[in-house]
Amino acid sequence: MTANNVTAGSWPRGFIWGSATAAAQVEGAGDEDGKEDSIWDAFARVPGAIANGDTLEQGVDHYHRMPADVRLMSELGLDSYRFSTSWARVRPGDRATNPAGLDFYSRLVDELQGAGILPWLTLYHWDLPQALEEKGGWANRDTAYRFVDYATDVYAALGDRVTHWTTFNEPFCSSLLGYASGVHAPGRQEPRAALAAVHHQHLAHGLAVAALRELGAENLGITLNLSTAIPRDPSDPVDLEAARRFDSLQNRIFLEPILLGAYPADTLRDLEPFGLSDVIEEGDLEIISAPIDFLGVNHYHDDSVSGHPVESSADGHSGGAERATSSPWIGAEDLTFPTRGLPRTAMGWEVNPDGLRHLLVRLTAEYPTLPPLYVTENGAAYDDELSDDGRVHDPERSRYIQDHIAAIGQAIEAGADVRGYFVWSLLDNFEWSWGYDKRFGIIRVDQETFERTIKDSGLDYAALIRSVRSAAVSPVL
Ligand code: PNW
Repeated sequence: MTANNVTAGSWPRGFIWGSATAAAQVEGAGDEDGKEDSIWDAFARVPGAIANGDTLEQGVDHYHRMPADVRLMSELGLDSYRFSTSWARVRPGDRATNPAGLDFYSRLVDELQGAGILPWLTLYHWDLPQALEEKGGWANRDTAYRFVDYATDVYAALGDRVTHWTTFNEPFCSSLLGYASGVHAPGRQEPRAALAAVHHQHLAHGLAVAALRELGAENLGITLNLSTAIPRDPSDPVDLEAARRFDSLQNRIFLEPILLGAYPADTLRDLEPFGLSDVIEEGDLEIISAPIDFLGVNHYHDDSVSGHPVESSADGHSGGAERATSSPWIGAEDLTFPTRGLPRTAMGWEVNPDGLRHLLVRLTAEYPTLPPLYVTENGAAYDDELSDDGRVHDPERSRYIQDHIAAIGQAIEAGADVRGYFVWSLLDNFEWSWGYDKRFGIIRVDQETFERTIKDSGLDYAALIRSVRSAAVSPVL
């Protein structure tokens, strides 16, 4: 890929180029140094929950290879590394703080600082301590207060060196996929519990923002996985209604409490039978809408939706499990995802970079209180292999990344305040219910030896960063 294709000359100076992982997906060391089970450790033991019976026990051994992994980040020329801390490592069983667990992250942050790489920390990337799930998990309001204890522990240890703090990664997945569809841990299929989880994660976010702000944190935000609903036939009222319901549960139920301090009226009305209003207490929405400094946007694909049965589906939410799962679309279980005939990745997700431009521009237009945006995840799984020349030739992934970066450039030109981009993922890793089967890395990991090889897409991303950086101009924003 050449940076010329991504309008190198007009790229804003100071734009952050990064890559991302998450604790449960890469670390391994499942029971070392005092770590106890998270809901994902427990879920991986449920027969049929994870493709091929894969577990997180060894992950991709990042816990033991962390300094070498940071050297690879330097080789790529990353400005920033987005990672998450594991609650079950920092406060095993959610009891007392575990200094050995925190020490791992402290060493990671030191390594990053030594390499001039900005640490971008996410507090919750889906790995609730199993001990808290046993007390009701996110369906229990008390979990929100426990989250604040954990967040302040992490801040006390790392707040002197970590400047960017994300409370939650993709609450859609950890509430609706975890508690309604059951495709993610804890694997529950209880719509009421799922909506309680949505609200309690919001509350935890707002409480943590206030607590960390009080302690002096300056860059606080949240990451949402947002996706535009494209009605299959925009003149068909059934498809339009399907698109509205999708947008309500995928996007607006998260965006609006946080940015506007209220759940959307249509969402509240749709979800009345499932008890969303019952879990909202007085004062909650003021807490939830505490001002944030950035919004992280994870985007992989749009969703073409319909209210009619379809033959061929591009559903991005069903996972790789053999075990029966339900729908995350509470009250709209008949939603379908017709394919549009676009190229697809190994996840079956349709590739349409212009959807990212459209999303960033739409957010900018629709939310006057929108803080600066960072694309905190974007990337693609392909079935790449190590070739005889010792390299991994993955031109589709290079193209995917380049085309999405170009789309961000167009969104910036159209007025969106986007300040960074993080490729998902730095390393091939544990892709949740798909296990190690789906590989998103710009660095290949051999699943037996854990050996790392920078893929061609990683080399191309590094080249892009270098040339854009040398040509960058000050933004005209
Ligand atoms: C994100 N969907 O998850 C996560 O933040 C990562 O941990 C994950 O590895 C990555 O994307 C790739 O999947 C998603 O159903 C999970 O559309 C599900 C969906 C999207 C993103």
